[in-house]
Amino acid sequence: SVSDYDINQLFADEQVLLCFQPQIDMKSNAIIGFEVLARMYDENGYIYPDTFLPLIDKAGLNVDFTKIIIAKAFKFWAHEKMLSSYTLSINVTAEDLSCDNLIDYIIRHKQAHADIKLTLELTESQAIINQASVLNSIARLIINDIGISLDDFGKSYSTYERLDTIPFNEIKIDRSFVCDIDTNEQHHLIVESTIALAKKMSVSVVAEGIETESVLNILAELGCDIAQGYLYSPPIEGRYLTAWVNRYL
Ligand code: G
Ligand code: G
Ligand code: NA
Ligand code: MN
Repeated sequence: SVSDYDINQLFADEQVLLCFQPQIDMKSNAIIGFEVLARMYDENGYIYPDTFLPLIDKAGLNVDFTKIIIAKAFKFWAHEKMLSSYTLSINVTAEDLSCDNLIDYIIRHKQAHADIKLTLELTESQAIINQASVLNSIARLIINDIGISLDDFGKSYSTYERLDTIPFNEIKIDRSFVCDIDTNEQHHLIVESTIALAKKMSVSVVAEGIETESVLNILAELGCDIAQGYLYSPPIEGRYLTAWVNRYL
């Protein structure tokens, strides 16, 4: 069962794998970058974030986990030269952003690899997002040429509060709205207004969770900038990524 996982042991052995899901420019069909999606593993196979993230949280290891992801992602990108022009998009929480030590760690990696483009996807959360420490961290990240994306846009009550207080250069529309815009009028309306809002704010807009051509075509009509979803690819394990890119190109 879930509680059988010894999260401390998995951590000690760094049983963490990175998967990468492509983000595609809708005008040119070029690859823009990849979202990093973490998995842990043991002798029985993959353990998914829905299972291990709560355990990490309970063990107080959130920041340590994000550090592992940052270190592994930079190491991989620095090593695979053919990937280095693509943006790395890494998921972070508001709690992560309130930790100065983690921000130092991220900025150090970015400065050591100035050519690597980095975006942080900030997930909606209950946490207080307009804390001075979070806003101060975001300012430091931006000065260091790190992008900020509002992830899961539209999903929670704090959506417009985030929009109002956080400087960002990208909005990611939550996949629960995107997945059925071809059949759900309400969702179509939400996605259409979000894209219009992003245009007015001069930020780019990503639609995640695209599974069908029909959804993709509507997003193209609405002027969405960047596409992500199973239609292009599920998250890809690092060791298969250059092969995927070569096939796509
Ligand atoms: O493919 P998927 O099952 O990976 O992801 C499920 C959830 O876990 C998503 O909401 C995703 O944002 C989150 N997630 C995946 N990888 C990471 C990570 O490295 N850090 C954080 N904070 N969340 C992650
Ligand atoms: O935004 P977040 O970081 O919460 O989203 C990442 C999650 O969405 C991961 O669990 C990833 O595997 C999943 N995902 C990515 N593309 C698709 C898709 O096209 N359809 C569905 N259902 N899930 C997707
Ligand atoms: Na994300
Ligand atoms: Mn999301």
